Amino acid sequence: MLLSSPARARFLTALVAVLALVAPILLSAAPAQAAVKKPLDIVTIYYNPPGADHARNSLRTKEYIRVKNTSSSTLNLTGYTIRDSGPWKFTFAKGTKLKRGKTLTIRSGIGKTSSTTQYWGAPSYIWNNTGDTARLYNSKGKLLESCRYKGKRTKATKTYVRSTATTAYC
Ligand SMILES: [Ca+2]
Ligand SMILES: [Ca+2]
Repeated sequence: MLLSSPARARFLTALVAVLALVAPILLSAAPAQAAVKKPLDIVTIYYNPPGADHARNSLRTKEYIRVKNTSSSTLNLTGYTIRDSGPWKFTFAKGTKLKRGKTLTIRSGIGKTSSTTQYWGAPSYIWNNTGDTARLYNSKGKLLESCRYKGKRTKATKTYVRSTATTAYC
């Protein structure tokens, strides 16, 4: 840009003024945009209910992962999926609707779907007590969240979320 010195000075002054106005707006807008990008959020994984693991459905169903609608409208979760770090895959029941701000609990084992609870439908525990990774995908297969926990009582690090002896806080 070919500007004379006074013109350049005026230009720079104007530029600084604009940046001063815009920067706080950009910074404050970031979290709101993130919330829009990830309408469904993994809240917790109750990965190790107290007591030893037993091959009984009534005990397996104590284990769960919980998701929350963090968007501003009702979500249709048809086609949304959750995976563990192994072979397990959960697909939300067709036509599942979740109102804004509401949570849905997906329990391991087998059980009857309700408005607040669904089941993996497999005769197995899902979430490893020693650590695991939960991945949540939307209906287009886009990864919305990856939650990695180490098991036991662990402080949050770059790699792992905070956990207690029973629960991971994603
Ligand atoms: Ca989360
Ligand atoms: Ca477990």
